Amino acid sequence: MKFSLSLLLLCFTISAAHSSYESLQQNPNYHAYKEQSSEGFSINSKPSLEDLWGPFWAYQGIQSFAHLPFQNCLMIDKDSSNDSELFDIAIIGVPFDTATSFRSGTRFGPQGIRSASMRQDKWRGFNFRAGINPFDNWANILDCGDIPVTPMDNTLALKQMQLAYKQLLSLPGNTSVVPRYMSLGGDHSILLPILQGLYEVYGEITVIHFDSHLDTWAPDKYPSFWSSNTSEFTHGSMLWLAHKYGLMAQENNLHVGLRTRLSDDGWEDYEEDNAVGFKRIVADALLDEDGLSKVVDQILKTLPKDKPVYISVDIDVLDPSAAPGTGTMEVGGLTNRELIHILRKMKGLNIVGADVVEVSPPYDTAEITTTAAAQIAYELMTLMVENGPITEEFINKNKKVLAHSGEDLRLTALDRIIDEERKYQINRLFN
Ligand SMILES: [Mn+2]
Repeated sequence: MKFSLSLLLLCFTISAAHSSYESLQQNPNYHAYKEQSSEGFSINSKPSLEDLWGPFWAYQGIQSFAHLPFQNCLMIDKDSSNDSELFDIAIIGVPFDTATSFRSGTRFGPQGIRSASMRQDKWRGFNFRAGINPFDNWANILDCGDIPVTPMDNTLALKQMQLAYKQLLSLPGNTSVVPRYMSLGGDHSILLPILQGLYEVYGEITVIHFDSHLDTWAPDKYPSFWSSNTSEFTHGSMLWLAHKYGLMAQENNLHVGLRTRLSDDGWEDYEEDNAVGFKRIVADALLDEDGLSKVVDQILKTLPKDKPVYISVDIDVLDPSAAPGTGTMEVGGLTNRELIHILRKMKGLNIVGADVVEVSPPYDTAEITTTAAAQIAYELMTLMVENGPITEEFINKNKKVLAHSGEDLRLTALDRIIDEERKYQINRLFN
């Protein structure tokens, strides 16, 4: 029995090799193994230039994220843009790292993540966990390049980022009313101008924040005699500032993956975090019995189903073994598999934007961190596609939140910072 099966396989191999040789001779357009009777076979068909030079190997070509089409979206004039320029979801890099409290290097994050995304493309982009190919669905997705942020002056950098997001979010979408942005950091401070831009479109945003750290620290939690308003804009204080400027939901924002040491001798940091409107899930919660599903339940119970939600992923939420290339590592973190599992369970939420930040290629090893970040960005864009186009109705429904906010919160966080900075300096110098 064994012998006859081997013989049968041998005969099959010989005949397959023979017929593939014939096909190759007669029509080089087709793969060698295909029979002449294969669908689409024609002896007279001439290859197009696309046939000849369109397909590429993953490591070839000029590297945009996942080989997506590239367009400098900050150069699109919304008043004279044509339909061919419109898009629904876009990668935007924010190479800014001068608001870090420890190791810098995330200015190289966007290019590092793009490079690590080279094995992603539309052709093999089907997400088996989701059952869709995000790159080949309703959404027109592209790579918008980077915001050219200055590394010399954080006040100016914040102004640039804020204006960039305002401009990007004022572009019309292709199918969506407003495009969604998948931001690649950069240090975590970039979240402030992102939330500021989103606020002007949607009103208050609920934030789910995957991070080992709180990032709701008041600026004075970095003790120093020396202080200016600009020095208070950091990658550990941006959520505190976002709350101060009324950009986030008043409650039910959520941290996932916390394990940072806390200030002084107690729970003061958590109390302040409560006041900023956050609930907390620590990394150790995953070790409880049914920890992973309990964490997912808590996330779904906390986040609103009918309001705009923003997902911010600080790569340091992953264990340092899974993400060594970051500025402020904390041991005892999530695996990639856990994080992706949790993100997949967030299908159906109204994700209006997302980021992956704190990716620092100079500290990375063997592209471990950038590859994780590229996969997480892919999962986040999958969620955006699953949620469908953003509609005028959705925006109008949520903008009502603004009516209750009293103060004119459209005044930009940044203009206030600059204004306060100016007054502070004048007082200091001349009074
Ligand atoms: Mn962070």
